[in-house]
Amino acid sequence: VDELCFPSVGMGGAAALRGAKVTIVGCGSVGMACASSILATGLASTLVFADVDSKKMRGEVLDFTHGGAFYHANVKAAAPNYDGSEESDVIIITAGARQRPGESRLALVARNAAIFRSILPPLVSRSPNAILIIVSNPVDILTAIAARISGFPPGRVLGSGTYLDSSRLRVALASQLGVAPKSVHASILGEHGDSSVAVASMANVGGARFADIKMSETAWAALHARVVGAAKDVIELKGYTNWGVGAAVGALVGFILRDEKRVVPVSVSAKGTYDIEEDVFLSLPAVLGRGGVERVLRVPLSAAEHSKLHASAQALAEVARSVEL
Ligand code: 6V0
Repeated sequence: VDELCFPSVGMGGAAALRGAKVTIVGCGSVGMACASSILATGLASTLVFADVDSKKMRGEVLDFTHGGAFYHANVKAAAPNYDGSEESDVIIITAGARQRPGESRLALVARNAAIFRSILPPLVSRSPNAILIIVSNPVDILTAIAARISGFPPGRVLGSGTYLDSSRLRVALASQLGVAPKSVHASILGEHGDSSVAVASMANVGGARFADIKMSETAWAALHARVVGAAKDVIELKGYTNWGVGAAVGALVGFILRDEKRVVPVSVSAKGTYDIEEDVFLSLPAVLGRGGVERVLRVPLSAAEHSKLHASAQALAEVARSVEL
């Protein structure tokens, strides 16, 4: 293990306590955005980076290390066999091939599934009690693959899912209404992708329901379409997306490590909830705490939303069949 870190004696009181250990696999744009937002929470005392591109990984570790006067965490590089990641509390997987302009998330599946089969066994054997957060796309399919390969109980494997999409929706609604995104409560459920479901019946701002504001179905559908196309807009401009998802993942790690019991839409094992029969992972409102996904909440959906959620589950099941999970 490379110890490219300052000794903890120089890092203030927080590092002296046994803080959390978080491993990030994939030192690309997304992994490093996750690292930055996790460091900003101040909750991790050790951050371990892993990547097949060891030169890039070492460069990222060194660069973060230079910010050591401002972070309360040691940043280290894992060995190629993942030594150094032992006893991680949270493992975040962002490794994988990047979505190309015009490429659907689902088209990435075979490439990234193969990567998961190679990286997960050594990771989980070194951190058998970790919570796995999957970010690589297609995130719902890969979260299901990660659950299967790791053998972890379903609550300890989750995908960032539609938490980012929900933020995009809240931001778009907030800007229309002239209020803060944090005051807008709105969720997108289902697949992180084309079949996602923007849940109008639950959406509210400060308790005022959108259903009462009477936003037309067409306006709601247009807003949802903008959210679904949001990643494409960014990819066309800068080639990839990273800061939005990094912020979302940093928040998820905070909810877990602080045992917040925060209810957020993330990709979870869906079979048996919302009358879903398919063995798929997709985003549902989940209670996040130190145990990972501690519960899935059943919120009232309209009949149309319920059937769209089922269509999303079926679309994901079809892809899962094609990659022979
Ligand atoms: P990137 O910048 O190409 O980084 C990927 C990194 O993974 C590279 O540094 C690779 O060297 C590394 N890598 C590849 N194979 C392995 C392996 N076997 N073991 C270890 N490391 C490996 O991609 P970027 O960071 O932009 O995206 C990463 C993943 O996140 C992609 O699958 C994206 O599609 C996905 N995203 C997911 C989002 C979400 O909301 N869930 C949002 C944006 C991107």
